[in-house]
Amino acid sequence: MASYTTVDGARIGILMGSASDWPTMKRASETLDSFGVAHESNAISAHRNTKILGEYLIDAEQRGIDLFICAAGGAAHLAGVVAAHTQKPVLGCPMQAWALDGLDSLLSTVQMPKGIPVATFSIGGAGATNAAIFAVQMLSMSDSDLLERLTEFRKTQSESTTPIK
Ligand code: RP5
Repeated sequence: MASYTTVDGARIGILMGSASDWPTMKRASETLDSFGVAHESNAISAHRNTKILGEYLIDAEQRGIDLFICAAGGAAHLAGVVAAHTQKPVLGCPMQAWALDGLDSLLSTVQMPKGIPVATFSIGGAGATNAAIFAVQMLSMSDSDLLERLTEFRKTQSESTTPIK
């Protein structure tokens, strides 16, 4: 029996170290929803669910997932471990965990050894949202419909941001 959730046609896999990361990573999921990008979200710990993580990554690649957004806090190894297992791009979201205000998560995610990159975003909710937007930007390079939606998003954002006089 599968121990993770799959979505037909998903292009992006959101992974979290714990279900406790969901209130933050929900923002990434909602952002992808707003662009109509099919994705799936799962809490699979790099430390506590190593076997399932390996199985999921093989399965996800076979089903056509284009990239992974990975969130973890504390000793945040999930993005790095995923990057070690796949050639797909991995976007890392450091969680604002229980200690050190997330600086531990940021450094654990960003300080990858040469050869296995993780594109790392800011700590917490802004990083989760930006990782999703960045993923949309990547997919829009070969998807003209998505590019149109991205252009509209940027236009609306510019129009709703009042310049300082
Ligand atoms: C990390 O430890 C998770 O990604 C989460 O940010 C943090 C706390 O996890 P729980 O103790 O809530 O499961 O592995």
